[in-house]
Amino acid sequence: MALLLIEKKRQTAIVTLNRPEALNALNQELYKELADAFEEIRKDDNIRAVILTGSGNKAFAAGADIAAMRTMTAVDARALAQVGQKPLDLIAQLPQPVIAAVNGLALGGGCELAMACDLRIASTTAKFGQPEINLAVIPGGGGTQRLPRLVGVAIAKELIFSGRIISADDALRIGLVNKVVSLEALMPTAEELAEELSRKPAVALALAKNAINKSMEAPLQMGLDHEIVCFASCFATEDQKEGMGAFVEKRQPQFKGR
Ligand code: CO8
Repeated sequence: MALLLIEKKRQTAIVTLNRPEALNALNQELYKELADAFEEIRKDDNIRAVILTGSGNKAFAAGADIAAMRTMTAVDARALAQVGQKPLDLIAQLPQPVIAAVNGLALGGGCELAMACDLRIASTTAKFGQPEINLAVIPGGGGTQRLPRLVGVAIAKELIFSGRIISADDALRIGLVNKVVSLEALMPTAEELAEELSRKPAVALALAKNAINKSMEAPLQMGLDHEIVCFASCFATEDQKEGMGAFVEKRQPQFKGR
């Protein structure tokens, strides 16, 4: 059975983690398949938005595969983290927006994967946490870096030190997710948002993502300088002429993604 399912609906790619018997636990093979999938999506101009979700109605992903990690040496674990971080970095740097549709448990590596996405919509049944401490390890897929950037250092420390698992509503309250909907409404809501984003001018959207990402890693002045470059780059696109032309001419713009 394929570990990853990829479906295309109009201009949205829907990528589904498909190991429901192990609650979509992420092993090296799955991390590699994810990296391959996002390399392909990156090159496909016809894909304007991506939804990442888990198969079954229990888990988005219950973490990295504990059975596979059990006998690993420090050298093996380093290799796993390097392989595992690759698709997460690809997602974070992808020009297209990526929406995590969190359909159940998002624990450890699963929470890290959701956090690498741009936006997170959770079902009311979703649960989030970084329970690695209870296995006597720490997050290795970006959890110690992306969680504090999303929710602040104090709450990230509370979650990572305690390993506590929180509800979708609590995840919404701390800013870990954008929205909570019923499980039935999850995919329709994610698809509607993906469609909305697909209609936006793709270059400007990619530049906005890139500039916002920079705000998380650069000093303010460097980020502001980067914003100037990104802002100016928009003016090299046909869509900018169309967007501003349409406004002035009081009509709807027809964006082409270039
Ligand atoms: N790894 C491997 N198998 C898993 C995992 C996992 N993380 N989670 C669940 N499974 C398996 C179970 O072993 C079980 O398999 P089987 O039926 O063969 O016994 C099956 O999925 C169903 O699970 P349960 O029977 O346990 O289901 P419950 O509903 O009773 O419990 C829980 C659900 C509470 C989620 C429970 O399964 C659990 O605690 N899972 C582990 C959660 C966890 O600790 N996750 C963090 C793992 S560590 C991690 O993610 C480090 C990230 C490092 C990333 C590095 C690369 C970037």
